[in-house]
Amino acid sequence: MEYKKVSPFKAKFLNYVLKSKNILLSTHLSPDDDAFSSMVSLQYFLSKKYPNKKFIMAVSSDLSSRYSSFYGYQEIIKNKDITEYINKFDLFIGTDASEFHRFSKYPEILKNSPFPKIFIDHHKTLSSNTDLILKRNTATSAAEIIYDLIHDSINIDQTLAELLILGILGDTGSLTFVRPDQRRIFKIFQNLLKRTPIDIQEFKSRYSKISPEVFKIFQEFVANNQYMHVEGWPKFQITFLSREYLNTNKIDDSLVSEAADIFVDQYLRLIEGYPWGFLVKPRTSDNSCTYSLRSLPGSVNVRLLIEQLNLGGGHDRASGGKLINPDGSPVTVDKAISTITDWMKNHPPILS
Ligand SMILES: [Mn+2]
Repeated sequence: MEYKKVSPFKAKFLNYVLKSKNILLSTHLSPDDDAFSSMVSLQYFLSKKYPNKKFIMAVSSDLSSRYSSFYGYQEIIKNKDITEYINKFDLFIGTDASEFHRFSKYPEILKNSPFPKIFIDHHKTLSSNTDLILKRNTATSAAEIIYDLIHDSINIDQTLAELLILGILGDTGSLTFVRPDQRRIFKIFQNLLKRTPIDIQEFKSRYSKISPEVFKIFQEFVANNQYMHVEGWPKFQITFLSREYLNTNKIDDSLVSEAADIFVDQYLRLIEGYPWGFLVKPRTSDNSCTYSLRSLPGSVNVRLLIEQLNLGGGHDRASGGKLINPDGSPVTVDKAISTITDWMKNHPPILS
């Protein structure tokens, strides 16, 4: 059952929680600020409301230590696929995604586990069929949906307010990417600020400092930046890290992700005349190449583009995807780039 409104969902949701004892909360692989925020703030709420139940938090991938100053970080089980111990639970709640493969490398095992599974999400991507879903595409963040779900059932203290602010700032680029139909987020943000005396810049510096190592990788992304044009499409900007660079410098995927996020958030829509673009990063862990795409309104709809290519999903202005070779061999960066550009050459531009 899929809901867009909080109240009919909430009744069903709490009923599922009431009937369960050991509840697993999770979020998508390689959690970002909103993923961490939505999972942990929901756990904080539920464990206050139902102190006699167990609410375990886990992610199937690594989790950046940037979040270590926030409530809940130490308790989160990480670097282990949730399907390895899934049989200990009688309810699954996943936030900031609504497809089984976003929570586990073994989506079929999760899907077929013998207990209810609930998703809370704000992505437009088609959801997997499951017991209960709350999905609102107009929400800026999963954190916003969690706020709507809990704010009249709990006194929002400083801990909870800061968790929710983390997610909202993360998915809105510090309140920059807010569409006209999402303006209510400013009111919510104001309510949260009343609960915690933070200076936003200072707050962000608690978790968005980067290491010199990450900055070096970021410099490589800047050095590799290129401008491109495919007939009929708006001009675009791309950048990448080569597989050779990764191998020679023996760099961990999580450090690459941190550096990539900075480039993508700060520079992918900044260059005059290039309203959209993407970044390619080769991964060592599974030999894939992943994409992060960004665009300005009126240029390419990067969600539809990556969906049409069958490589991923996300939002109209911010999407992501992954290319894997069927035989498991390493995907080259050249192949990852040409997979998109070759497709563009044969299709009319997808604008919105
Ligand atoms: Mn999100």
